[in-house]
Amino acid sequence: MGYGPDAANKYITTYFRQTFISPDPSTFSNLVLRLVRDDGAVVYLNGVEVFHSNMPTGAITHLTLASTSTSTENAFRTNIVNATNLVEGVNIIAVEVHQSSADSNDLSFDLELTAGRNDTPIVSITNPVNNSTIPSPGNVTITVSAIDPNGIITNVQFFVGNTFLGQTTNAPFTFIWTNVSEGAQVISVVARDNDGFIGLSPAIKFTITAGSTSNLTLISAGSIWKYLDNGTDQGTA
Ligand SMILES: [Ca+2]
Ligand SMILES: [Ca+2]
Ligand SMILES: [Ca+2]
Repeated sequence: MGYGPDAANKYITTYFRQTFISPDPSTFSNLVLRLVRDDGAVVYLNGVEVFHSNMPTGAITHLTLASTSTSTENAFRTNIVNATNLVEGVNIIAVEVHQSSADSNDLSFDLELTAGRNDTPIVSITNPVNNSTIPSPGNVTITVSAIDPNGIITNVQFFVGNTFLGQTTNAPFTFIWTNVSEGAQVISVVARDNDGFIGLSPAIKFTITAGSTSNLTLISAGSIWKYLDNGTDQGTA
């Protein structure tokens, strides 16, 4: 790599760029950018600055010096980048590497960009709600919210503790658990997508209580009454 005609007054800045293809970034949780730079660098993804490493703040020109000299020339510096900076199809990443002085005797650069994929099902139990109480008889309708960021849910399995209760392949992924015994129960569901990836719901705890908690009518309106109508005093009984 050339530094110009004068070893005592080298070019300060060297520019690198790379095009690459990305699939639909809506399936990505974030991007991890790892950068090797001597001495400083600014990284742009599709024209947006995504990493400012060992460079002064403010406007950067081709004559701007890196903030300090770098002795760890091969160390990777990591930055988390929002995946919304990426587009489906062709992307451009551009890097300007700056020296800390016009007579710096070394330059290093490398870059790795990794997308964190968020493609497993996201699943939760929507009924019963956690820590709820259900009077017996214990017939519990378990309803589920299950979505897949990049595909479809193909199967939802229901568990009490580690015991398999049943499964369904059809939305809205409901399961009716009949004759649930009294006491505390802990349930969870596992959703599987069309790629075979699984998502596990948070566990839900509920309690089946004995008997009914509804009101008990002791005397009904319109009941038949005995009566005494001979004028004697019956006191309070
Ligand atoms: Ca160095
Ligand atoms: Ca250098
Ligand atoms: Ca998926």
